[in-house]
Amino acid sequence: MSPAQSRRFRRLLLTGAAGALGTVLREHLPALADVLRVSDRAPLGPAQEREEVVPCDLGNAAGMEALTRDVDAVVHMGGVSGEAPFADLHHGNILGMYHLFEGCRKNGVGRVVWASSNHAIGFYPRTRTIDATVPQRPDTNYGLTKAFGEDLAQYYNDKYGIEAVSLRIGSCRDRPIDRRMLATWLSYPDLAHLVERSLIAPAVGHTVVFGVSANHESFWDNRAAAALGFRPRDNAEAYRADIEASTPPVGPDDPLVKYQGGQFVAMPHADDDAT
Ligand code: NAI
Ligand code: 15L
Repeated sequence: MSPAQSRRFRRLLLTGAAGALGTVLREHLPALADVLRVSDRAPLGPAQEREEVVPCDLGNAAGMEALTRDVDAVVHMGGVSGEAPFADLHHGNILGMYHLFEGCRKNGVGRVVWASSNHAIGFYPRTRTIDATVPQRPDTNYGLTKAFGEDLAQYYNDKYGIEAVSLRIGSCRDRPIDRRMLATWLSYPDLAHLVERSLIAPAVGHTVVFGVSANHESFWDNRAAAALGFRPRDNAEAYRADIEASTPPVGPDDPLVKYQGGQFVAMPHADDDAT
C-alpha cells in the first residue's frame, strides 16, 4: 500500500501546535492524514508539506467553529499548561474546551483526542494505585479545568455521540528530571504512539487513560490505555541512577513524592497576592 493509501484521515486538526507537545506531534501526525491543519495563537512558522496553518485563539467561538470545519478528528494540545490566574485558565481551558466541542458538534467531527492531565487526580496519595475510573481529585485550579474538560468530553459523547479520549498525561518531556518523574514520565515516542492509538482504536466512546511510559515505578493502572492498543516502550528506570545522584533525597511527606500531583498540591492559589 502506498503511504497515501495507508493514511487514515483526510484532514486532522492539531491545536497547541506551537507548544512543546504540539511540536512533537506536528512531526508524527502527517503519517496519519492527507492534510494536517495546525493551529495555535503563538507563531507556527510556515506551512510544511500537506499542512494548513490556521492561527486561532481558543477563546474565539466563531474562530473555533471555522477551525473545526471539514476535519475528521482533532488532537487538542492547546490551552494553559500549568497553574495560572483563574481568568487565564477560564479562557484557555474552560471556554477553549467548550468552543472546541461546540465546533465539533456543529461540524460533525467524529473524535477528539485531548490533553487532560494527572493534575485532575493529583490529590490521590502515591501509596494508592488508581485506575482511570476513580473520582477526580484535582490539585490546582489548573487540574480543576482538566476535570471540567473530562466531564465535558463525557457529556458530548453521551449526548451528541462525539467520541473522545482524555489523556491524563503525566510528565511528558525528553527525559525525567526529578524523583517523581521516575513514575510519571511519558516519553515523546510513547506520546506519539498513544495519540495514534487513541485516534484509530475503534469505538472508544469516551475513554480516560493515563499518558505514561512503561515505568517500573507506577501508581497508575493503565489497562484502559492497553485496551486502545497502547504498548509503551520507554521506562524511566533507565534514568534512576542519574536522578538519584543529581537530585537531593526527599522525605516521604514531601509533596513531591507524597501525592500523585507532586508539588502542584502545595502550590498557592494563583490569584492570591504573592506577599
Ligand atoms: P505548552 O504550554 O508548551 O503548549 C500549549 C500551547 O497552547 C501553546 O503553544 C500555547 O500558545 C497554546 N495556547 C494556550 N492558550 C491558548 C489560547 N487561548 N488559544 C490558542 N492557543 C493557546 O504545553 P505542553 O507541554 O505542550 O502541553 C500541551 C497540553 O498537554 C496542555 O493542555 C497541557 O495542559 C497538557 N499536559 C502537558 C503535560 C506535559 O508534561 N507537558 C502533562 C499533562 C498535561
Ligand atoms: C502538567 O499537567 C503540566 O502541563 C506539565 O508542565 C508538568 O508539570 C506535568 O503536569 C507534571 O505533572 O509533571
